[in-house]
Amino acid sequence: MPRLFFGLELPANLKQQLLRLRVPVTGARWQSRHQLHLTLVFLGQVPAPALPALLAAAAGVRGAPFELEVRGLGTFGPPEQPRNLWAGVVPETPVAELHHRLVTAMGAAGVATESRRFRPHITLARFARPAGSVVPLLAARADTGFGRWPVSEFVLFDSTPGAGGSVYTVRRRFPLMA
Ligand code: 2AM
Repeated sequence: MPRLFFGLELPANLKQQLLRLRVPVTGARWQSRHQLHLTLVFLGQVPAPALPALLAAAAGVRGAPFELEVRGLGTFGPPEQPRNLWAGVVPETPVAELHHRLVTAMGAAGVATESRRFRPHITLARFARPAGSVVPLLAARADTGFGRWPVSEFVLFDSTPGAGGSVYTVRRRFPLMA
């Protein structure tokens, strides 16, 4: 059964900016250039027979292209001992709308999605225990703008476990159309 999620690919110049943040922090497993992305909807294991309906429903999702800025850093868990260090996007509204449209489309196609609140973020690092503090990094870079991001498509990714963390591969691209 494939493990799937919908997300956005980052342009190379933005990845370049974010990769420059990779300072040594205890426990940090920094995401590689190939792993950086923004998750729209996590699906998890999807039974193969559900795939045609899933793809058709995603192809029916409408929405005009939009532009984001990647800005700011935050953590899940306390910054003194984080679980996840991420970069944010502004504005969040167009991403949240796309998330909602995809959740609705998956519901109509009979594909289960998570119900926890959507918090758009680009994971930069995950942390093993014990985790070191990222307070100095946040203090220095929390308001940094990392660049503009024209979004003209969303992507269905496969997530496959690998030795260096998960490997994300593009299964299908869906252009954004009003
Ligand atoms: P994360 O970066 O915040 O961990 C692939 O696993 C992508 O789906 C990751 O970006 C991950 O977000 C996201 N995701 C959302 N819910 C998930 C879950 N329950 N398990 C694993 N990944 C999840």
